[in-house]
Amino acid sequence: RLPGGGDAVVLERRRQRVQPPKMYQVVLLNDDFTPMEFVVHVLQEVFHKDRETATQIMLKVHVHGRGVCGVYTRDIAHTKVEQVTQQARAAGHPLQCVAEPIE
Ligand code: NFA
Repeated sequence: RLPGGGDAVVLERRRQRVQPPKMYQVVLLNDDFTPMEFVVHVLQEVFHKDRETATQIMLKVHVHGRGVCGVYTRDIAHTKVEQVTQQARAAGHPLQCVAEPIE
């Protein structure tokens, strides 16, 4: 407001503070039944990994029990979990995939 009682409009510009979105890691879990080749295929198709990187991630999951496939915003992460689960069930495999918030 301006002094003098006028009706002038004062627009205040506040500095915008844009928060980074909460991120989620999509994790594949090992099992004894899903074929290695199927896991590599899913990593290429859903997570856009090249064949070499997909193979490394698959082997990490196979040896260590779990492995991170990628880090995404919430909706993208959950969509990827659905895509992996859908493809695995359609092929009759028990492959498990979960999204976990990070930080
Ligand atoms: N452990 C599975 C096998 O020996 C391969 C696998 C890797 C499954 C990564 C799930 C995730 N066929």
